[in-house]
Amino acid sequence: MAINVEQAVENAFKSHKIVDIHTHLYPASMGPMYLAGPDELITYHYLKAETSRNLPLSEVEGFNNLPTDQQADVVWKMLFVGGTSPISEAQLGVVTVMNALGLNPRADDLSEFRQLHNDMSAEDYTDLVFEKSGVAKVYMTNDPLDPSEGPFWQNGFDLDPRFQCVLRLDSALMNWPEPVDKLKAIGYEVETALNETTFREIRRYLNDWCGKLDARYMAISLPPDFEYPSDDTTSTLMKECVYPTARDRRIPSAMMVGVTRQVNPILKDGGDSLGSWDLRNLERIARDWPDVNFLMTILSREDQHELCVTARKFPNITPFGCWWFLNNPSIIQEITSERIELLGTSCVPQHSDARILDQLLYKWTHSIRTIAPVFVSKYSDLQNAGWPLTEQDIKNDIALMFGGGNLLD
Ligand code: RAT
Ligand code: ZN
Repeated sequence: MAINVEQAVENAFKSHKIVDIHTHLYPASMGPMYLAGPDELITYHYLKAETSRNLPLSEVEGFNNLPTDQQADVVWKMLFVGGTSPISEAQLGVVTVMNALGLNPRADDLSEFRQLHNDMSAEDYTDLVFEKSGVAKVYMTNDPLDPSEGPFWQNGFDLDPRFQCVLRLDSALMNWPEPVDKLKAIGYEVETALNETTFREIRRYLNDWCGKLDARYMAISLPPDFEYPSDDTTSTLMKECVYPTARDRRIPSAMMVGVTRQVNPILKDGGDSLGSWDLRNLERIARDWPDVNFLMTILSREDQHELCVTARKFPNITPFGCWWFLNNPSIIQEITSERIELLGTSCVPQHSDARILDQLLYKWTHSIRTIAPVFVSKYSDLQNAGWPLTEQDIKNDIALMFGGGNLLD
């Protein structure tokens, strides 16, 4: 008997708790790394960039230098009270969050939201957000070389098991030899030259820290001109250190490619942009390293179809998420469709990239609102083609794809 596909997809999403494989979230026990509540939410760099579009250029720097709560007041007035309707994805996100928390999104100021947040402990707020967003686990972005984060790992702290670790490599590998002093300061005898000693010490760093963090995978963000093979320092370090470590430890190497950092530095975190990547580099990487699983997310919309085709050729490539500027409904719909059509269930359709805990309340609602109809269409096609589809089939697929896929968890 034919099942009601729409209902079955809805039920599958409702009953499954999400594993969010790329965020910038940290538990309350990591002190200043933990970001939550209205002031952080409203000063998310996407919203600050949108605010800056409405400010005279001469005022942007002053705005960025204000204390966070005053910045939040400026953003709130500019994007939610005084202007046109808040219909950008980042603005809509705030409306969804406030609605989920039972707040009035047309309030003149943030006082009601601040009150609600201040009245709760960080632990209770975390429980509330995880519960309401249907998220079971989040993967962090961990950098032992970060001056705020490093001391937590050096000194030890209680880690909420809902937060899992990912070793982020940017600050250890990019712009070599800039990282040399930081690596030396925590005991790795790297040299400025990219020689055998340096490679050995970086491999030791990767191994030690993957072990200490029990890292789910290693991740790096790369520019559109990243080439492999190449004499470029980052490419050399990936080849000599990261890929062999991923192979030996049997954890994925995640590459997030296509970011051009700081095209407009005055916007700070909001000043990064993107460019298209030549996927022939990925073909060469996947062919040279058949025993390494590559978790791939690429920033340019232009590259998405090619990524799917490349993943068809190399089973050690798993596309994941609709990253950053792609995390918008029109693009999520397109990317998810082409991934399912070309790769079936062998992808991880989405991650949140949440930086502020509260964002879990909208990023997943919005993504699922877009992704569910894509699944409904595919499962309807399957059923109409004569496949005796069951609700359990759909539940199993969604649990796999939104539980980290085959490679994780
Ligand atoms: O999406 C973002 O918030 C970006 O600023 C970056 O954090 C990006 O996701 C990254 O991981 O580099
Ligand atoms: Zn990110």
